[in-house]
Amino acid sequence: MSEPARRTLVRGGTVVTAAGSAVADVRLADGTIVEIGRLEAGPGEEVVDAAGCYVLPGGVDFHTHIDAVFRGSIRTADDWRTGSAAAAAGGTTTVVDFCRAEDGQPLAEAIGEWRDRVAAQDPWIDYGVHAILVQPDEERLAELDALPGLGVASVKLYLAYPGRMMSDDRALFRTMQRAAELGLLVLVHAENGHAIDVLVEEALAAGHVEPEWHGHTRPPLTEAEAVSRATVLARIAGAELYVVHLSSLRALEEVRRAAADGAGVHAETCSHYLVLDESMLAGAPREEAARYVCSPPTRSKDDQAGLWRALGDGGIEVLASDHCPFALRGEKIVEGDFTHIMNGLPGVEQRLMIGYSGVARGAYSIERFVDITSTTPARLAGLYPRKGGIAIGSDADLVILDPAGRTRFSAETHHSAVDYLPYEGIEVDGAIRDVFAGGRRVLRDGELQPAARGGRFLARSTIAPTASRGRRLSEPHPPEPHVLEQRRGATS
Ligand code: DUC
Ligand code: ZN
Ligand code: ZN
Repeated sequence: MSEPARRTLVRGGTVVTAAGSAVADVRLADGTIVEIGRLEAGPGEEVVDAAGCYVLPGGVDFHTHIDAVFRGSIRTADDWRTGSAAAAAGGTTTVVDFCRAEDGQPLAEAIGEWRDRVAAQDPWIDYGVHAILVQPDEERLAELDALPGLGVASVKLYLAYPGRMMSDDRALFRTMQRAAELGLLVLVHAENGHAIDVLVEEALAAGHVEPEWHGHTRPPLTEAEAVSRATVLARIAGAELYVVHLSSLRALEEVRRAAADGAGVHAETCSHYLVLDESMLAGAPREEAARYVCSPPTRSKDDQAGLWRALGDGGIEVLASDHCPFALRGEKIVEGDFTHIMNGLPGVEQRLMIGYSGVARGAYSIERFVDITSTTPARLAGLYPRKGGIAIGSDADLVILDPAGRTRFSAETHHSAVDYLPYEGIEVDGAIRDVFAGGRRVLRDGELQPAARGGRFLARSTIAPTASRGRRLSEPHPPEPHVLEQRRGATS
């Protein structure tokens, strides 16, 4: 006998999508959204009162490093148990993380092992994966053919970290050519690794060992140059490019120029660049400054203001976390010169509320907030409309956000395993009250519900190989009819 449908009615909230907002009820059954409108509760149905709250599509974080290894053996602080709990508590119901094959290991095997390892940790939320490529040769590039069939729709290359992660221009360009044929999105960490290495050598030779020199040796032009180069090569190859963790106005100019020229280029910034700036590295004691070391580094207040503006005007399309936490009393490596400090910050739990603070500061509308934190990353991930919207047939991934609440970020209360928080003590308006992931109420009145775990691997769709070049990929969203119908009903 089949089980009775698991049904929940989320009643009376302001349902927000990238296309519009309206007061509506949303019915969830067996993991999907089945009805939107003015709805009556059925017998025995769980009713969740969302009056006075926003009902948002679950957050989609397109850039996390959960349970990841850097520099050969240094593991990030969160495994999938804690990292996905942090995501869920912060309203993110989908993450796209990274898999890197060992040298000589077949890509398909690495992805299989990655999936097994993640599934064994029983994540709270759904997850997909990007494939990291390091200086791929023709043999490795031939393996890309298998990625779409494995549900992997993107590859990432580093233009920084020579000798460790960096790919040269030939490898980058050849990858772009193959990616264009296969419909894979090409992600780049855009910093000029060789120039940075020289600047680092010079700084160390001059005795500059303090953490602030991490920032001084990675000036915005090293980012802008790499962004410019990647956009030009992507245009020649006809590839769709996604610049991860864009941090500076100078690099943003290159994205805007390329987009205006018709390049298929998309830019992401990350929560930390919106809240932290270079002054936190300058002159602070080593243990204090090390908390803020990430690559690219945090920038000036002007850069920060420019990033907020660009999220509003569309110059930047995605807000991700680049969640990459290292324990301050451990893997972050505070001792020695600045080159030893591990690059990366936590943020998967704070990303949504930092993004929401942009609504209050007038940087963008609530719809745009949904767009940059959920809808556009879902589209670029090849997961829309299953993820990233509130429509009949979409996964029942919802966030109930109480605008009258207040959130204080602190390592004492967060769900990540990392032992500090670069946002410690920052307060923002609004609070995430409830989160549904695949219809499971993973957060109830601010409390995680362990019995509701149950994330699944997401097989992602590729970009149509020839038809989707350019910004079309995330341009104006078709209205989501059910919500708009309700809005018409409300005003008539
Ligand atoms: N780049 C990332 O995307 N994450 C962490 C470290 C880095 O350099
Ligand atoms: Zn990076
Ligand atoms: Zn990253």
